[in-house]
Amino acid sequence: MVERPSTRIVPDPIPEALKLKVVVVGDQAVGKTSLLKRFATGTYQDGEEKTIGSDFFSKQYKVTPKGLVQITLWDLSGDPSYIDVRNEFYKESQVLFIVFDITNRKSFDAIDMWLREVSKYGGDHLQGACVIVGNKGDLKGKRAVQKDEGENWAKQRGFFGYYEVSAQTGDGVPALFNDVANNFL
Ligand SMILES: Nc1nc2c(ncn2[C@@H]2O[C@H](COP(=O)(O)OP(=O)(O)OP(=O)(O)O)[C@@H](O)[C@H]2O)c(=O)[nH]1
Ligand SMILES: [Mg+2]
Repeated sequence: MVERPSTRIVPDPIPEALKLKVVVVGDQAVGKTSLLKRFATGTYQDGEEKTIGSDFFSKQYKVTPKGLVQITLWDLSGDPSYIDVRNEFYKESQVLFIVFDITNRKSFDAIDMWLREVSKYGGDHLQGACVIVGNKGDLKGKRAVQKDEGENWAKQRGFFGYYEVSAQTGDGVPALFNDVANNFL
């Protein structure tokens, strides 16, 4: 019997995306939804509506050197009355973003309160995977928290990192997500 060369075409395997779940907290109106929208859709609108309970964003993207990454972002309302909605998400997540507004001192001082909530509701494992994000970096003239102070504070606590971003202009947003994907995947 004559052996014929195989004509079967073997497709390249479709690469499996590495998956990462991020939960995002912080005071009301610091710009959590605006930041996630900027990252996931590349858009921004002034006067973003407050989040009712929770919202969800997901994006697949290529990160060097990790490859294809699927990032899921749980956007939680900063309204104290939604604590029962928020506490469903802490156990399942791998990374925690605590967002504050660099022009609003109170939102920076509230980070400890957010850490206590996360810890109380099954998120103890997130303490080492905590990323402090100072948003509204475009409003530098109204700054109420200095960059040095934020950086030193995050370092002392042993947090993964301190990032300043602007959801409005997009400044700092790719660097934040690239670092997180490369470190936690
Ligand atoms: N100048 C400036 N304004 C921003 C920025 N990000 C958000 N805002 C504005 O801040 C307000 C609140 O933004 P949201 O994204 O709704 O804030 P949030 O943290 O999701 O608020 P809750 O859903 O209520 O917890 C809106 O008017 C936004 O347009 C930014 O980077 N720069
Ligand atoms: Mg929101």
